[in-house]
Amino acid sequence: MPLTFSKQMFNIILFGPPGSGKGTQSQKLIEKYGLKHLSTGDLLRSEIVSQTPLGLEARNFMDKGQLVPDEVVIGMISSALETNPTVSGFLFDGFPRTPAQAEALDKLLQLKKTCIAVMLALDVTEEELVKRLLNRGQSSGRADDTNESVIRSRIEEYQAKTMAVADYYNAYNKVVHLKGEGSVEEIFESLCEEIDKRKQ
Ligand code: B4P
Repeated sequence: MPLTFSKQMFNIILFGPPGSGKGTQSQKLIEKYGLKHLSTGDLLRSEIVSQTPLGLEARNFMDKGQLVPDEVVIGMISSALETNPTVSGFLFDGFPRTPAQAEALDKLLQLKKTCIAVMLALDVTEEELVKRLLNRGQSSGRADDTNESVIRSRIEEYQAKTMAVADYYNAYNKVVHLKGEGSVEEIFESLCEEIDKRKQ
């Protein structure tokens, strides 16, 4: 029987295009608010490092800048929710990335008697995204950060498949858009302001 979470859980989605600062800001937010960080990108990269069948399948998509199939990431998130029943809330980073993932997440959270409190969306121009990712590619060793055409494909995937996720949550009045350019600290402060308004 699935475990039920406490009703007081506070769950956030950090949303934005590749390179918008989701991973960077997530590290600071989990530290401040004690949330459990669930990054599908990190989970997939750790499957790749361990050379699991899931990782080998995912790598084919990630190296080309394409999204990994929905059923793979939904399965990963479902097990992560099951294995963390006592946390005070989740910070979803890079998930959901399609409307089908958003619907699946809502159903999983409903089963646990909890929901998404807010989606915080970071807005950054395309040229700044490309610049940041190429810059990270110099040290990250990530194949998807070193080639500009792969980076542009990731941005196209975001525009074609992921942007609709904001419409999905907008219908429930749960989306807040924030400027994702400026210093890491300034952006962190604006995220905290929005969280503090909603968290008791
Ligand atoms: P992710 O791991 O989610 O990575 P990302 O979107 O590329 O990066 P993120 O947005 O977290 O990076 P950050 O801005 O922090 O995805 C990788 C791949 O995994 C996807 O392409 C896809 O194939 C697959 N995948 C993951 N989740 C999936 C899902 N749900 N469904 C299907 N496929 C999925 O950092 C970027 C750089 O910017 C860093 O170098 C950072 O230092 C810098 N930076 C951050 N903030 C800055 C600021 N304010 N100013 C200047 N630089 C800044």
